[in-house]
Amino acid sequence: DIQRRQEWSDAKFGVFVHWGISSIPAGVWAGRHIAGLAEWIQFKAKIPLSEYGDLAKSFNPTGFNARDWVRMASEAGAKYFVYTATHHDGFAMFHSEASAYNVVDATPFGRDPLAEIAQACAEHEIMLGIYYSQTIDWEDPDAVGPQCNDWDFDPAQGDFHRYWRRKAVPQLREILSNYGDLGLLWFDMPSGIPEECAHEAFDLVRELQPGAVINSRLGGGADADYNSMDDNYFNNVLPARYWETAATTNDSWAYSQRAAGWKPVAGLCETLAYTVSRGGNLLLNAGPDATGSMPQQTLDQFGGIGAWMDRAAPG
Ligand code: FUL
Repeated sequence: DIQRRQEWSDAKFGVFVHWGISSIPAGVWAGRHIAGLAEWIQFKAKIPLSEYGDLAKSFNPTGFNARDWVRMASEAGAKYFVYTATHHDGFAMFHSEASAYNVVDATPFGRDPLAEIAQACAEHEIMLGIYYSQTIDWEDPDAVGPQCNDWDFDPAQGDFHRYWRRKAVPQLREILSNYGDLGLLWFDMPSGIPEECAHEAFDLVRELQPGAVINSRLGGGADADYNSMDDNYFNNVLPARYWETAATTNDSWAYSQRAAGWKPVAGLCETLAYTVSRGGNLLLNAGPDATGSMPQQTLDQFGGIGAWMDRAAPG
């Protein structure tokens, strides 16, 4: 569908949000800084699922306001917004009937952030995209494959198809059915998914959200509407069009207490211009903290991009 893809391509600039219960430890476990991406802490520190899952009991981001997040994106000039519905930890950041391990049923917060984000996006005419980790799920003993949870479970006992039927497909159906019109599905981690599962996910998106594009990280030989380049990919070797670079604004995706390498506004503007002028889209990340607030550095970055856009095209 040429129109679907063109609309996404014309959007050019999106805001990516990585948020979950990993935003509570935020890169620090038992007083120790765990090097690497903050959303990978459970894997990197081999945190037992019982302990990691307990984080949900203290997840209460009373400062969360979907309108603030979407306004930040809109004022920066972004036209789409991608939210981590379920990241690799398998904790659903939306209300899932398929798994009680979700933000509504397992936390004192009890609200569905995705519903609120969908509403705010509709108000701002921002295209909504959903990130779903379809192969890695550290909560599920059956989600076996590369980088699976082998510290709580024995991968030899796992059966990917069981995970797929019990959790992934039902959750995909929920995401695709309960939040209105979606602009895109952002699958992540293409390796390890059986071919028939990837095709099923692709067909499910087409069936339930015919207007949504699908990125190229589904794997399993499935088709894609556009090319997801590697994380932070900036290189002259590029397709002519229909590609996207997802980029961090510091050295993590999810919020980290120890975040370093915050990127200066001028560099981000240059990156955006570079990407768009070469026919691509830029999906620039923000990692809100466990209270639901955007770090000040993030607000300054996106505010700075918006100011630059206004100078380039006043009004
Ligand atoms: C990667 C993931 O493993 C990271 O945690 C992050 O979500 C990034 C956008 O994609 O491959």
